[in-house]
Amino acid sequence: MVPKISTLSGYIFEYQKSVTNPTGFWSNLADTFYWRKKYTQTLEWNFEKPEIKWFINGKLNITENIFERHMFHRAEQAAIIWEPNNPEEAYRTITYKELFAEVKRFSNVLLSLGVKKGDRVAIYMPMVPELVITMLACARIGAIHSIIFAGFSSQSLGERIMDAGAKILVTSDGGYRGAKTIPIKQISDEAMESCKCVEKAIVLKRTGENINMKPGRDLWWHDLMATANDTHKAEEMDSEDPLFILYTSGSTGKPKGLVHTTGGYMVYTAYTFRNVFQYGDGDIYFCSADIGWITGHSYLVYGPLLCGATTLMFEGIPTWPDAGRFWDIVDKHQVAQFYTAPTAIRSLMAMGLEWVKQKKLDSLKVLGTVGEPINEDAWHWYHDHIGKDRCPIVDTWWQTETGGIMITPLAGIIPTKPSYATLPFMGIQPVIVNPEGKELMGNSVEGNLCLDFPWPGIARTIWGDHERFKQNYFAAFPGKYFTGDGAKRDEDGYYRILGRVDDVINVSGHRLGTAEIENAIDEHPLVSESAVVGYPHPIKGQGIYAYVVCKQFSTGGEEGIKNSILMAVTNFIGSFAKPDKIQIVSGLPKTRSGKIMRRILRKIAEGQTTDFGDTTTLLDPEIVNEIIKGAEKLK
Ligand code: 7RM
Repeated sequence: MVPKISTLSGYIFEYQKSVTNPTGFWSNLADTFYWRKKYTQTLEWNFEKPEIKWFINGKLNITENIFERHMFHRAEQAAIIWEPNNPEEAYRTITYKELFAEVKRFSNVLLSLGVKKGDRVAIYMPMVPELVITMLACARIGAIHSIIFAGFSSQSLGERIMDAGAKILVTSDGGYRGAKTIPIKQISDEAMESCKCVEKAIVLKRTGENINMKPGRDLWWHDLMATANDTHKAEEMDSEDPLFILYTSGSTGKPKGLVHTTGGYMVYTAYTFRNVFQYGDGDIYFCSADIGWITGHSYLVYGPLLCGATTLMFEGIPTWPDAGRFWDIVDKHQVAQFYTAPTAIRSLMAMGLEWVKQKKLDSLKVLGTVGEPINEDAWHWYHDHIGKDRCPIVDTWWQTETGGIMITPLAGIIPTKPSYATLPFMGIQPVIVNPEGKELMGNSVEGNLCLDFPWPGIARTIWGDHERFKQNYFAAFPGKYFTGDGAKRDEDGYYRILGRVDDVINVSGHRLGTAEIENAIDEHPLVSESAVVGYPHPIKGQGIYAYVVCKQFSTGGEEGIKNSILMAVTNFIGSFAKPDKIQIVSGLPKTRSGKIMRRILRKIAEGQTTDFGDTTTLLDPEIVNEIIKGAEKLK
């Protein structure tokens, strides 16, 4: 079992070791896993190139560390408890042995379709166990999975499939989300029309609705699995072979396909999972994230299963059939650790205490949050009403790029402070730098959050574009990984994450690039240009504010155009990216060199009407007054 630290002095001791002798520290941990062939060198790195390699020449398969390694002790233990969207439908418990058999069968299915090591398999599925089976089967045969969150539109799905060059798409007929049914196969069909690379689509039956099955391309999951056999020897992978690609938004351009590799990701997700949540044998652990995001990859699937945990997977949404659903699940399955996003906490908090009052919640030991800064109100509500004042809250800061949790309390060990992610995890060396790149030493400082030294879970590249990887993360402050976040280190040395300092926004825990939304809006034939900024939103964390310049008004006037803009965004990205506010303006505040002064637009979106700082470079200062007036009407 992956070692667990259990005291504050233990943390201090291990942390010291992890930064004074990182290679010794991580190789000791790596040795608790099963390697076909032991690595010959622990780490090789260069943040200038950048090049990062962990556990060099090690040979392994991550699924052997999930299944074969646990078969002796845990064969009959639940690996997954699956709670369906509809509480009246039966839940499923899948043991390690059963999950293993399914993964081996699906591995054979993929092999029979000609999938080879290194091939990409795109996955667009609802939150059902077959999604986990698919990803682990990919890992078992050495195919690289690329999971696309099932809330993305066909356009976004198609772009991601093409960028990865996936030759198989695994999808489902439909999916349930609260009272809604999502036409997943129909969206997949639209996406596949533009993707020549997809040879076969495997379709799971979930909703049983009528769908088109294209002869020669589309195959039913159940037909393929009916004849598949459940013996399969895992492919031997190199530590640095890619495990998966996951797309995430940046401040510019198309979403980036971050590449995570096998050995380092395995060691890092398992070790962080066990220690941050203080997971112990017999605990039921529930992470509410969708597997389409990194939190689902690392802390619903890989971290927990590598630790031999029981991970609870929920198909539905927190507010259906009512706002007590999470707490019903906690009571029904006796959840010990619960991990969710601040936006979910805020939305449930807004629905009132009546949804919490009748629930016991006495199985809970640890609460976690991730995805965005948690405000003090939400922290206290979570702490008092869900944790009943007895469960530590772990506010975990990390990113798609980091693979795993970076700055965090260890539950019950590191004293917490509301809205603080507290202290770095083992092996993590955060630094705060000013805009000129000078490192700010000591406590009580604030600036750009960077990382000075590699950790095993860091992404290795952007799929097909290493130069972009370098420019995005390693160019702003040479020799350091730049997170894109601002942070403060307070008088106790505790870290508080202040949010993004670039044009990435965080809406209901979904990470979006403002440029992506602008591109979608600009596709509208009547729009000449647009600027999107985030603004504080009581539930979503950040709301989306779009300033739009139109060529002319069509029939339907302003309302008509706003509605069709919302539709355009839904079609291009997905409905979760729809602007909360659209302001039609006659122009945008620009500098003489043509750059949009986003700083001003952000302040206006926040409700500010004066004090815009230095505006001397503005081409047309009058436009600012016009926008302020228009903004007041929108309130
Ligand atoms: C895990 C995840 C990453 C961005 C990151 C931050 C923000 C994440 C916290 C947080 C404050 C936190 N990956 N973020 N966790 N901000 N406190 N505990 O969310 O790639 O989707 O987003 O999310 O801005 O850079 S992500």
